[in-house]
Amino acid sequence: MAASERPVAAMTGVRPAVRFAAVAVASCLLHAMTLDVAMAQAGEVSSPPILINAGFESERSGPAGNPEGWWSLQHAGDPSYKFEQDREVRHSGDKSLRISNIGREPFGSIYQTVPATMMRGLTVQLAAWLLTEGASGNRFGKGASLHLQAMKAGHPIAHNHGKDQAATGTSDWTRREITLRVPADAEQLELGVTLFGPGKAWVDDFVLTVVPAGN
Ligand SMILES: [Ca+2]
Repeated sequence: MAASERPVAAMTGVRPAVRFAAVAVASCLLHAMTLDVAMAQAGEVSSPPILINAGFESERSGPAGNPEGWWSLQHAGDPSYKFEQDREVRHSGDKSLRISNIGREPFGSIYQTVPATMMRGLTVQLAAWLLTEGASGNRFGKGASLHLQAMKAGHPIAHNHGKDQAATGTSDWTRREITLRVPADAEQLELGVTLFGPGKAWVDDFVLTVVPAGN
């Protein structure tokens, strides 16, 4: 699937002192990443990047009017999916994210992108809780499902679209999980949930973890 909007990291216009601090932080991060990979190779659990607003509790607005930390896209054409925080239906906390189909385009996704460097060569697991209402699916996919894909130069090089873990029809809160082995040249991981066709889907409490070696 092609994203219509993507976050762009920029360091232009940063004052020298801030730039120095950023370089120091980057150096620490690089050291931490090296440690993480070494730990993973030794069979210990590594720490993947922490997701932003994984439970959709933030009151701050994110890119293009989405919740903080999240981007959305749809197949094409006229707006066919709405992405909104829901205070009535939620798995934990005060809010979840609701995707509503309002048009004829075949799918709409909400997603977040994180650096993949520290997870190269490792297997990662994405888990979240899903609830659906009238999510009957279409020829592109069943109901609502998690997705996890490794990106290089803006293009997917490996993916798991979670079709065997889809929430379909009208279903209660259920934890869904998918895994992906991250290629050695992956630059970013894109993760989220997609609603295919009619109905509504709610998602809450995303968690990204590294699967311990040997599992
Ligand atoms: Ca929540």
